[in-house]
Amino acid sequence: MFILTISATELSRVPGLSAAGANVDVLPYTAPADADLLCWGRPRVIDAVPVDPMGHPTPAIITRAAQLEASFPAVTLRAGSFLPPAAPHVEMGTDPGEDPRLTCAVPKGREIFERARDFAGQIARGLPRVVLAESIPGGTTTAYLLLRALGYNGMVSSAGPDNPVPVKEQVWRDVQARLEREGRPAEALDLACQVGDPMQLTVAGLVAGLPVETEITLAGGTQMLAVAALIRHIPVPRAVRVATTIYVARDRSAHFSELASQIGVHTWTAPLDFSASPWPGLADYEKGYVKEGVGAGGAVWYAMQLGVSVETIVRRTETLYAEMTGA
Ligand code: AAM
Repeated sequence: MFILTISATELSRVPGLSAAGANVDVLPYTAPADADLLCWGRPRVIDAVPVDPMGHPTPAIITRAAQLEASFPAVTLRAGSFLPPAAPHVEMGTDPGEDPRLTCAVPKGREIFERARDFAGQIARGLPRVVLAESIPGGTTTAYLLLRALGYNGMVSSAGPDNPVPVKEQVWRDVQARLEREGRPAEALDLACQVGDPMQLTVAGLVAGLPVETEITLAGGTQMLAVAALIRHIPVPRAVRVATTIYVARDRSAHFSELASQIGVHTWTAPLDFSASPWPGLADYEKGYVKEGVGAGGAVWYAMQLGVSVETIVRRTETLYAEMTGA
């Protein structure tokens, strides 16, 4: 089963921090539109495919292509996205993450963790594989905050070719100053509540609740490395792999493999290749636009386990993109 957690952080309102939306005003629609697109092939919460500021489409298209080719089941959890998706979903009952420079980011984080843990225990009995994915614009910044708070050094990736590293570092300094003023919690789960986002607490809870026989794949780039670090520090005694795309793995502004070895988590990289794509929106993934999200890399991993080739997924992604844009 593929489980997409959609969420939000107030930090996504900081200008220039997230490219997972055409502009700051439409960014709240990205995560619910991603969930709609995964379900129906097009968003209904808004009449437009989520794009970055340069018009490159959401990686949800790749996830949808992998799902259509491999026919795996998928469910969406809403963990505090600004808006609900139009698509059927499970409501986790939480607010968007607050701005951790100013206050505790997820005051009800422990409750969310426990709800997600109990949910996973209920739905996943007997499942051989579960793939956990995310859509949360601004999520690479909250990943950076969590990694730094847990003691890891290394930069996270981003939704655009120009990673706003100085902004992310400044946000961390401000968050660190607040933690010093107010007192730094000793436990990892409380640290994640202070500095992270509701997606991280939800996915960590899901990992904690999945049956022991289930193979767990965290589908995402440096955001899922932050979740892997969190479960290691809580600790949740489960082995996970982080599956991402080649675009995150080769992002020179970020330190995906260095962070993975510091954390001690296995990784897998989807060998996507849109270089021959006739559609610039997809061909530009090769130049560092968009890169990953909505579990695209993990969806490729899942589909490949079920016998579908990456070339088939690339072709299906191109067909879906052509249909969606009327190209
Ligand atoms: C999710 N939907 C997206 C997208 N993501 N639509 C377009 N582009 C993306 N990259 P940042 O922290 O820079 O905002 O990047 C994280 C976001 O990018 C997440 O929502 C992730 O799923 C992806």
